[in-house]
Amino acid sequence: MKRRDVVKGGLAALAVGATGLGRLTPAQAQTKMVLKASDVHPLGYPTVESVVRMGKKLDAATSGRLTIQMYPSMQLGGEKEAIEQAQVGALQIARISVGAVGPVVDDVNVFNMPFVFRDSKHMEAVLDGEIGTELLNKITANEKTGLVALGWMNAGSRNIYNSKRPIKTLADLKGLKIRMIGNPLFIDTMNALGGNGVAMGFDQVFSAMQTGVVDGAENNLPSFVAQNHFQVAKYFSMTEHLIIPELLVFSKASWAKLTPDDQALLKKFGREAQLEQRVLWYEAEKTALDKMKEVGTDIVTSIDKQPFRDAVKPVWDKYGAKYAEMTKRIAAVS
Ligand code: GTR
Repeated sequence: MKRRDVVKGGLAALAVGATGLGRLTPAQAQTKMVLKASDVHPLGYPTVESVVRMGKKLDAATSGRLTIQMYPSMQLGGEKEAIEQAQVGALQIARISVGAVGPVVDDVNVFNMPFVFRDSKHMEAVLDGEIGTELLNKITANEKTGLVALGWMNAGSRNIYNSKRPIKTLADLKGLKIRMIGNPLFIDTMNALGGNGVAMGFDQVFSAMQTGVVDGAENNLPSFVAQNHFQVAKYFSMTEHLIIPELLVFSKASWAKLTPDDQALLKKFGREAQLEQRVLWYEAEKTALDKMKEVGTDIVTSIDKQPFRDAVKPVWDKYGAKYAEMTKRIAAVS
């Protein structure tokens, strides 16, 4: 290997946080890179597992030149921090909820609107079709974001849970303090439903429920179980008020340091991760439900959702106009 290549490789490696140079043949591209990836969920969670698998494929396809180092369980902070770190290139891969991306990329906020999707299958059809591709391209093209969008992931439906009482109707929600993801749209949604929406980081939810700072939160089944929220919230109601997809993004600053071939490889594996995660997702939902039954969570399944849909009309009045066209297109996807 020529000295020039070593210097070039070393500099690029430093820039992406690589741990050093391996033995590279001249035919290989110049750099060995360890791509840092973050997720708020623990190892084994569908989103984490699919990125870990993506890393193994990348490793094999590049003979160890490109690898992924996963930092799960909020080791690098929450989702807001992940976006900021990816924007400056301190982190290469971030798996984040569209809930956290909405405040950065207004176009995707349409997916954060309450009851915008009929169910998870409808959401998948939208993501897999032209709207999904269009929004990924918008995120990547938007100079402000500093992100390259690699793909979508499933996160099921979000449901309200709390430590006080079973929620069957809107009246049951009255006065309960419910933690929401930090996005004004979600606070307005909870307030419109009659609860008191409280914005808070994912890492604080367990202790906030334990100490009574909030009475409850809302999330999908696997998160409720993976974060041990069932230990402090006995009542879980299948309100399905939000169906928020997730995103796999790459730092644009780091992307620019990759060869076009490596970029293509990451896009291909990103797309595959999307499909693999989906399979893992449905398994995780089933496992979580079993666990909830085993620990005695009081699960309310039969909810008349129409009053919930009607109650969020003020949220649609406030935010919906700019997404009117997109909302129509989403509704038309079968
Ligand atoms: C989970 C999601 C996380 C995070 C979390 C939250 O469902 O997978 O990315 O957004 O919800 O409520 O903060």
